Amino acid sequence: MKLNDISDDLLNSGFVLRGVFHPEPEDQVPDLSSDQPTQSVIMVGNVGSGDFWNAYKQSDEFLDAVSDPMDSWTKRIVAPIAAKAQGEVLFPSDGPPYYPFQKWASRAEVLFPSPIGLFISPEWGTWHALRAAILLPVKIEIPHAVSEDPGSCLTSPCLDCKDQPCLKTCPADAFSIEQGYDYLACARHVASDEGVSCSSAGCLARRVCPIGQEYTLCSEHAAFHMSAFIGERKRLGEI
Ligand code: B12
Repeated sequence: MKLNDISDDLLNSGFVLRGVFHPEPEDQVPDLSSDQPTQSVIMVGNVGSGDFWNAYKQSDEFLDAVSDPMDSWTKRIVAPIAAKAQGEVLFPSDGPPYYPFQKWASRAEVLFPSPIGLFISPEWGTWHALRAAILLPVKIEIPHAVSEDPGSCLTSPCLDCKDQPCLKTCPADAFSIEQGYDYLACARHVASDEGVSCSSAGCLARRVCPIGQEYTLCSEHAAFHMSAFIGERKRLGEI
């Protein structure tokens, strides 16, 4: 199975092959269930809303409103693509403990931690998500090794961002370099009447970032994630 075929299968279903890396022990990538060591990891995700949101909206999981619809749809679509490539698949929601998907993604493509904790791409800003990791028992060629790509920006766009609007805009002051992300302050605000902008169009701190503006999630997609975030906090009695 060629990487191009996997990429095409993913694209046809609304997902994007984000990159590939060869794991080192410090990456904490597990072995395959056959005990064979994982030699390559293919990161799968989405960038912005685009094809991903359109494909998801046509899925049975969305239309039938099953529980955890996006995760269930992702599992149904990506697991057979991994199996076809003789691989196995892990998901960001597997856990706790969770696999360090952000760290893995930054091994596979150009991504940096941003001041608000989300990982930022010089191209699509924070408007990307990780949906799965396909583990393979063979070492496949890395399409664009991050360090070898002359076009890639190897420094974080946040280093040139003097104003840091992401740290100043949150109405709930949920982000600070010292304290990290106060997700309960965020959730309380988003669930309140004052938080309608965040709940209906997405996180204000993310939206104010100048990088990757054209990949900002459409309001319907942003509202879907916000509603899932708030729903879970309420279900757990956290807010
Ligand atoms: C647990 C978790 C959360 C928790 C965080 C709890 C906390 N202590 O802060 C909660 C439920 C609050 C959360 C919320 C969100 N999350 Co979250 N989350 C995860 C998850 C499942 C595990 C993180 C983890 O424990 N990693 C393992 C440890 C070892 O690594 P770590 O670096 O210490 O992990 C920390 C950070 O990931 C941080 N974190 C997680 N999510 C977020 C979101 C924000 C805004 C910030 C600042 C930090 C943060 O919390 C972790 C624990 O301290 C990951 C998926 C994954 N497997 O990585 C997604 C993930 C990190 N989340 C993500 C996102 C996008 C969000 C949301 C923005 C989703 C949304 N609604 O659209 C929301 C925030 C709401 C908002 N303002 O918009 C993305 C980040 C993508 C990126 N660009 O970097 C991930 C990778 C999921 C994905 N499918 O892509 N999340």
